[in-house]
Amino acid sequence: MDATALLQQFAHDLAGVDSLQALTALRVAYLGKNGRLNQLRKEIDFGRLSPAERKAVGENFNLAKETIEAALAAAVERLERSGPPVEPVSFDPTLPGLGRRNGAIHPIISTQLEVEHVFQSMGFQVFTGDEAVSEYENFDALNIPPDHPARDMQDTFWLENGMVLRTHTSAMQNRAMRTLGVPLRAIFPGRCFRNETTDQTHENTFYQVEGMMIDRHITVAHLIAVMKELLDRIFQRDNKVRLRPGFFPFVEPGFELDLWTDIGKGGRWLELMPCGMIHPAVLREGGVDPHEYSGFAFGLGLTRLAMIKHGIPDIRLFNGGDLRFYRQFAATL
Ligand code: FA5
Repeated sequence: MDATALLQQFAHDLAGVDSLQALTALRVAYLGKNGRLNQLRKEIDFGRLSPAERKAVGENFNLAKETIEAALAAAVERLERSGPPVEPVSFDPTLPGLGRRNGAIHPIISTQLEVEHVFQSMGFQVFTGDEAVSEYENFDALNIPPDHPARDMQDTFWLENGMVLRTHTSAMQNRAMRTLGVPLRAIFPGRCFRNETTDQTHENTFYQVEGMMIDRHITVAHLIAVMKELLDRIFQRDNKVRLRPGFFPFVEPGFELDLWTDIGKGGRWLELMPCGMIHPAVLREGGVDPHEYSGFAFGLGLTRLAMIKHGIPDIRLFNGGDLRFYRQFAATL
């Protein structure tokens, strides 16, 4: 074999190389100490050659070596640039899509938006707060001191830093009075958390909408009128409501507002919304003079309202993750 044949063989071998590792092996095979180039040199009997022949063979030999080195360097660059082999793409991005699959608004949130809309039309603003609040905001500012039995009514998730996951949206009352001042018309929708056993009507995470109206000369009549207006517009009918006495330390007097429904034989009263006139101690904690101002507050169970509105029999469906349930509401967007 001469240098020209060696180069042809090298070109053939190089064409089959597809990794840097194989290239290194090729370099050793051709340029290494016992490589093919050195073997070729050993095979040549320089003693039998004329000086001119010796020069020509030597030049050929050097040219072959330089050619191999240059080809190897170019191959290294090419392999490094191309990186690891690319997996074949399993989808064709130029194909048309599978149809519109936009998300839908969750039925609790769509009910919340409706409630917000009704209240905004009555001059209320929407005030959102935090889900983790201080013990003061959740209890003390609402006239529930540490040893008060009312604390036991709401089994609370305590955080390690002493904060609590708010057990009711009433936790925003103090902040709203201090931030917005009086006269005040505001609602605070949001999630609440209680360490409760889950059943058909109770979840550990649920939504409420709190509302406050504070001004001079606010009475129970305002409370009834605002609540009835809300329910009439949400259910799009003339609703019958009634008030029963109810106890909450942050209202005086306190009520349970019931809604007349067609549920059951002949219909029945459904407990819907605790409410009442804001306790003077709560107004004072919020920096409001109870001799000058009065107001009402309510805590609507938003999750319960969504259940009544849509005829949903089990609260656990809301967070159950069953797409068949959610898809029913996609059309109501
Ligand atoms: C309260 O939370 C008071 N903060 C409401 C209030 C506000 C009274 C302002 C007076 C003035 P209660 O614990 O009853 O009250 O909860 C109010 C509503 O939240 C209930 O009627 C119910 O609809 C809803 N609710 C309470 N606990 C749960 C639960 N575990 N799962 C789902 N909904 C709940």
